[in-house]
Amino acid sequence: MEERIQSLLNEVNGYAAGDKAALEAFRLKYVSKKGAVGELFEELKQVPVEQKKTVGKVLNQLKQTAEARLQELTELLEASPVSSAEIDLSLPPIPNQTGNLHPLSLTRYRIIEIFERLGFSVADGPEIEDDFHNFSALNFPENHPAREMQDTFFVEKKGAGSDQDMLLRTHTSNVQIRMMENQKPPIRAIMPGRVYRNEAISARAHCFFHQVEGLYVDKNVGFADLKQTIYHFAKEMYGKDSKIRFRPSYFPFTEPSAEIDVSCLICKGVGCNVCKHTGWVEIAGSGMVHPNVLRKCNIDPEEYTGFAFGMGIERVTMLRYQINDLRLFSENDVRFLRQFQNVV
Ligand code: 2NL
Repeated sequence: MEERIQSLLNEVNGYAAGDKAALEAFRLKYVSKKGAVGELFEELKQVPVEQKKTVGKVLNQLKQTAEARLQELTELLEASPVSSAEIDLSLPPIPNQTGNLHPLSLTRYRIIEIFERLGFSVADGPEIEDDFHNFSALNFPENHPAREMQDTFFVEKKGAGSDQDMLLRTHTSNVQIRMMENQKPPIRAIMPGRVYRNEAISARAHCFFHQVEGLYVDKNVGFADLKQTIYHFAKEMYGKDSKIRFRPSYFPFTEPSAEIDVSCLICKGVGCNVCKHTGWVEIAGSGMVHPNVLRKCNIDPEEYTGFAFGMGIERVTMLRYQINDLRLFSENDVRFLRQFQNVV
């Protein structure tokens, strides 16, 4: 009997369970009361009294070993990968993570949609530009501070304010200039794109950001056309109840110039941090295209007039989704970006 116990002990220690069925077979044979070990316990009753103690001891050891091995084999099987026979092909798959548009793109598309319905086309142009198309054609005087290295990233500097200096465009107006150079009025287009300024990065400023500029040049275009266009834009973008106001301002490329404010969406005019308790938030700059700008593009200012405007896409997006830090737009933190899934 002791020999049989020993042989069973060897079997138990060497047993490998590749699947659940093998595990169950092990349990039935070595652990269950009706199995081989159980039978030995039955036989123990017939063993002479003087041997019972020693045989009982090894038999108990076998029982404990078998139970411990069952536990061990169960754990091993659970940790091992599921065999193909056990994969349930009828289960629904784990959904793939889908991407989504960047909040700045969502806003850009919305702005484009609004202006396209008014008959504006969408134009694009180079981000690396010469000084003429970025500054000179826009009536910037030669000593204007924007032309300093502290404000503009230069790629190639030939001399003091040379028209051939190469730089990263500081606004998308370069696209308008190129369009006016190449196309006879009527011109009605918006120019969305990335622009660059040599600024320290903070919650409110960045060395690159995005702009949409608009231009409408034709016979008899007046300030009233500008006002009505922006008025329509604000109603579409910020809602029927939004109000706008124009404040006199100055840009070298427009005359007269105006800054455009929209009534604060956050506090509805009561006063909050976003509008700095004024009830108004600045959304764009605008004005009538300066005659000098038209002249530089070979358009006769006696025959044609035009309006232009420019707005920051970041600014519009921050208002739309109540985002308070510019840096979030360029850090590519998926926890931020994923919040715009299913957002339009
Ligand atoms: C702002 C101001 C503005 C323009 C951009 C423009 C372009 C040409 C001629 C005249 Cl080619 N004007 N663009 C006009 C007024 C304001 O932007 O604060 N942008 C964020």
